[in-house]
Amino acid sequence: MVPNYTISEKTQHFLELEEQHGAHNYHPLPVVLERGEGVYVWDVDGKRYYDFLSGYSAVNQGHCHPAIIAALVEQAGKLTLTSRAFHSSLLAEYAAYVTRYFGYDKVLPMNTGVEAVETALKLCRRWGYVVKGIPENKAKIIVCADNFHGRTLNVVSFSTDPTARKNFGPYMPGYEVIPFNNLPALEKALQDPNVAGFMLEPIQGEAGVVLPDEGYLSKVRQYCTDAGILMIADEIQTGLSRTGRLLACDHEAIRPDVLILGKALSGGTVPVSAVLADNDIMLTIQPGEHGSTYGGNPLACKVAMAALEVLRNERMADNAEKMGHLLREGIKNIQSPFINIVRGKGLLNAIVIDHPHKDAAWELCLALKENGLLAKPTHGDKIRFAPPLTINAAQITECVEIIRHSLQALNH
Ligand code: IF1
Repeated sequence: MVPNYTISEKTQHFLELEEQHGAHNYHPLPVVLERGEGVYVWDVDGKRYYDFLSGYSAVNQGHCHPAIIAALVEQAGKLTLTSRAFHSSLLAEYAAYVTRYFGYDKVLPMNTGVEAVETALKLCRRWGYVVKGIPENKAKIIVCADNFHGRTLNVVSFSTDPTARKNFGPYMPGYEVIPFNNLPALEKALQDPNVAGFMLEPIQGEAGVVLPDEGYLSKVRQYCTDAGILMIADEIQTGLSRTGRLLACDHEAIRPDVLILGKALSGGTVPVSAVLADNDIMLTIQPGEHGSTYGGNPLACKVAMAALEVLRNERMADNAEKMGHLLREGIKNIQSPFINIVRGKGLLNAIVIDHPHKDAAWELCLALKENGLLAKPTHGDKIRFAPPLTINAAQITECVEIIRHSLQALNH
């Protein structure tokens, strides 16, 4: 039974417009937003909320960060797109900046996260054939069960989520699915000489912020090195200071062969993604063999440099680490009978709801919304809590109080 929260006429107007004219490929919370600043967003009635989703970790730097918006506005009036048919000063500047920032030889710039994932997979197969010498069309890439890497036909081909892949066949071959956080399974899969790479999220976001055992990433790194295959880290959601380090891989000080970034690479302004790798991998793709109209456009390059600069200058990883501990401790101290598990790293967190009602997580999110905090369930009983990395201790305390108060809505 969901309490019937009132919806204003203005909100209803926008809900109906979208319902009638927009595809129904999402089921959003009934809130219509029109402004964002830092950790806050406001709806069309002027009501303020804490944003505990941060655009699925695309708004790590906070909504409309002034330095990022200034860069966007400045470049928007100068030059936004040249295509890659011609060079641009900003792509050269950005390529030097971002490769130095992450410590790789080269960057291949794309736009959305899944485009960068597709790029990494093409790079891995190409490297498998021309460097590792795998027979033509025999390359295999290992992925993890419960993965989320995007929604293209190729990527959903190796999804284990029926909702993401049902009735989208036929599926792309060449992938092997093993359990996440399971080293014996990886060791076994690596016996196949046709394996070119192993792609994983260092922490599984969509699966409900599933953390691997301490040391798993280090072992994965070692196994991939020993087997002579590429370790591909999808840090689209876990990267860019979200988990309390620049990259989630940094918690174990390991360096993937291929690094995939997206989301907060632009601070939630325009789609910007990237694949980073060293020359022996990146140069297996030659002119004309891969690309994108908007990939590496001057506007994206300018914004991405500002977004990365802000992460470092404002020490957002350190704040994510501190505020994440505060948030998890605060939620644990509520001692709610409805919260089974509180887990996360930095400000990538989730709670698992334990309640007889299957819609309890949704009901809680509706109550949170009423009380001024926006979050959304993932896979039924889990709720992700991932505010912008600029949040401070007083705001965390206020949000824990909102969560405590909202949990009373489940007392029925
Ligand atoms: C949706 C999930 C999160 C990602 C990782 C690649 C991509 C994503 C680790 C693709 C994108 C987004 C997609 C968005 C919701 C959100 C999401 F719930 F879908 F799974 F964050 F967990 N790798 N994640 O998390 O990047 O092409 O979207 O830019 O599709 O509903 P994209």
